[in-house]
Amino acid sequence: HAADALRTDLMTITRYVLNEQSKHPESRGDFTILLSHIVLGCKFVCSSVNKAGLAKLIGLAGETNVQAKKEEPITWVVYSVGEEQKKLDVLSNDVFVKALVSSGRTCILVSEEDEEATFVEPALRGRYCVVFDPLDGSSNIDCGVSIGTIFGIYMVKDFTEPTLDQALQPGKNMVAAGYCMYGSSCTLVLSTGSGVNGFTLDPSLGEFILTHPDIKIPKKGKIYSVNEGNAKNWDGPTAKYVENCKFPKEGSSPKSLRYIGSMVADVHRTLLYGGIFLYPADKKSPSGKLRVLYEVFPMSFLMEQAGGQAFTGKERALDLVPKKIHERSPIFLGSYDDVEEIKALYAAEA
Ligand code: AHM
Ligand code: MG
Repeated sequence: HAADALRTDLMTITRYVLNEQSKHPESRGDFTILLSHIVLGCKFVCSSVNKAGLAKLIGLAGETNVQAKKEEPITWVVYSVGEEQKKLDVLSNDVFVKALVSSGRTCILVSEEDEEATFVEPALRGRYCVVFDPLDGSSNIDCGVSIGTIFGIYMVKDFTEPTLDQALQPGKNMVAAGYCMYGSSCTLVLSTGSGVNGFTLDPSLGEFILTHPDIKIPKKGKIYSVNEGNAKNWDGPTAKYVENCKFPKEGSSPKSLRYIGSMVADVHRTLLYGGIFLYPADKKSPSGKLRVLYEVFPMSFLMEQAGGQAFTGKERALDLVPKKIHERSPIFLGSYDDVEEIKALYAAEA
C-alpha cells in the first residue's frame, strides 16, 4: 500500500534533495550541505521555541539577567550558558549565522537581525548568498502563537571577491527559498525551483519527513488575510479589494478573514487553503512593512512555484531589484485568480 510505503520508506529532506541533485550530474553536493546546515538551524530554533514557555518553570530566566527590563516578558529569555542569557530572536540569529558560516558554502549573509551584511572569511567561503529572517513574527513569541524562519538562496558567480550587489539581485534569480514554521508541528516548506514540497519534523526521529509533496495552491480561495486596523490609511485599490471581499458582487459569497500576524503562518495557510495575503502600502508606511530580501522574495518565490502569484502593487514581486538590503515593499500574494483581481484594480487606477 502507498500509505505503508510512506510510513516505512521515509523520504527525509536530505534524501529528497540528494535525489533532486542526482538529476544534475554537474552538481557537487554543495547545496545539500548548505541545506543540511539550514535544517540544523531550524531544529535548534524549534527546540528553543518549544522550551520557551517553560523557561520560567525550569529557571532559565532568573535574576542573573541584567539585560531584561522588568516589563519584558520572561519567555523571551530562554537560553543560558553560565551567566549569559539570550532572547529567542537573538539566539536564533546567532545559531543561523554560525550554521551558515560553518557550512563552508556561503560567502554573503543578510539577516533581518543584523544591520550590515556578513561577508564570510575567505577560508570558509562558498558560492551561495543566503538572506534570512531567523525568527519572524516577534509579536507572537510571548504568547506561544506560531512563528517562523524565512530564507532565500542566491548563487554568487565570483564568490572569491563577494560584493554587496550580489545580495541585491531580483528575487527571480533565487535558486531556492523556504520557511520553517514553529507551530502546532514544525513544518519546513522548500522550493529549489521545481515545485514546492513540505516536510514535517518527526521529533522522535529528529528528521524532517516529506508530508506535503508537490504543493499547489488552489486557483481561487475563500480567505483574505490583512491587518485591517490599517484600513484608514490604505490607498484606493487596496480599500476597494477588501471591500469586495466583504461585499462581493451579486452571486458570489463573501470571503473569510484570517490574520495571525506571523507572515510564515499566514502564508502557510494561504498556500494550503488558498486565498490572498496582503501587506499593502499605507499613508504611514508608503513601502508597506515587509522586507524585500528575506520576507517578500522567498514567499513570492514559493507562491509562484506553487502556481500562485505575487504582486507589489506595481509589478511582479520577483522582478523587483532591491537597492538596499533592508528595503521594504508592499506585497499581495496567493491564489492566481485572487491576485489577478487586485492587479486589475491597480491597473484601473494607473
Ligand atoms: P517582525 O519582523 O517584527 O516580526 O514583523 C514582521 C511581521 C510579519 O510576520 C507579519 O506578517 C507582520 O509583521 C504583521 O504586522 P502587523 O502587526 O503590522 O500586522
Ligand atoms: Mg521579520
